[in-house]
Amino acid sequence: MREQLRTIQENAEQELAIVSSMQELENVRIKYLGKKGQLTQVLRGMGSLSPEERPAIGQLANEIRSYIERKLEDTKKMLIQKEKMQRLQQESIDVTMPGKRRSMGKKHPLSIVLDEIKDIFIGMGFQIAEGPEVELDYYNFEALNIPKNHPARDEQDTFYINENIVLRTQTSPVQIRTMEKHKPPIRIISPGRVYRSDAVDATHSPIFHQIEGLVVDKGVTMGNLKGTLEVFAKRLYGEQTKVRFRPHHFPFTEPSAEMDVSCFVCGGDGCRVCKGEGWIEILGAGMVHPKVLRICGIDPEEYSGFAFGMGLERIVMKRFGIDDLRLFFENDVRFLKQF
Ligand code: 2U9
Repeated sequence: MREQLRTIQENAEQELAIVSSMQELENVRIKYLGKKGQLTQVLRGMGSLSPEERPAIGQLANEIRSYIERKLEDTKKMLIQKEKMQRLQQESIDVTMPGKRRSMGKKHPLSIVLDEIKDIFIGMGFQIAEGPEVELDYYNFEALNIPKNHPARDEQDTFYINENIVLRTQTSPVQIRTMEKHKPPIRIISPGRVYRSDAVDATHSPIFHQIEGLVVDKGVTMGNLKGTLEVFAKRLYGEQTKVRFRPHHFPFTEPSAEMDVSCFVCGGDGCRVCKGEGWIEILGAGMVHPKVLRICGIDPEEYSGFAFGMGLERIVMKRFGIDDLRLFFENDVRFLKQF
């Protein structure tokens, strides 16, 4: 029996020396120490030994069991360590390898100019106001003195969600909402996306951007309007820029005007950009109609105001010599990376 036990110990040792996985290790454990394992079988057979032999063999069997258990434990540790090393090697990265170059995005030309315009007005004490693009008919038209039968309300120009709700055709509703909420003095610009039911071509798009402005306070005059917009034009196009105002009509301002700037390409001599005129139209403006002030809860006897509006796309096209509006919305990188 002694011999048998020694053989078991040797065999177990040899087998443990070559295991290479946890499963193989478990197989060895079962083979020798499991319920039907070789060592267990030997111990079961001890009943046949003489009482004199029994203690010594029992002790030897226990020693061999502990020995195999220790070896199993050591081998397990070794396997875990080996596995860890393998993983470290597989998952290691070479930090000296050249990286993948990420291409940098750039500001859209509309954003470049919009940010300049915002900065100019912020510099003159204006705040930026924003509002919903899906707007009540009331804020988009009614409150702006655009009555039910006005041509600007034509189905062709406006996207109607239902009878009372439209996609805003101008950012003026933002200013109405501001006047309803805040008492003068008010100095805001409201840049944003607006919608008109136009077919797409080189100069028309159903989506475009407007920047409107509004100043309301005691004693605001047409002189304030002209001074403010002249400073704006000079900051945007350079100190040499001249402005001129031509009479116009809008339902929401009275009197109303359009403002031209001297051509920033030829300085007024006439060229391709100003179509030989020497002047470029950039915005509409006027004194806020007393009816509009009153409907927003502002007493026109006490307060007055001026407002203006410009189309961002037109200004950016003139600025960079872009001849097709569609380029702004196609997001072709060959176009965008030029700015
Ligand atoms: C309130 C009162 C008055 C905003 C104004 C214009 C003149 C104007 C056009 C320029 C080209 C629109 O983008 S465009 O198609 N806008 O000419 N807008 S005065 O007047 C207001 C706004 C809000 C409460």
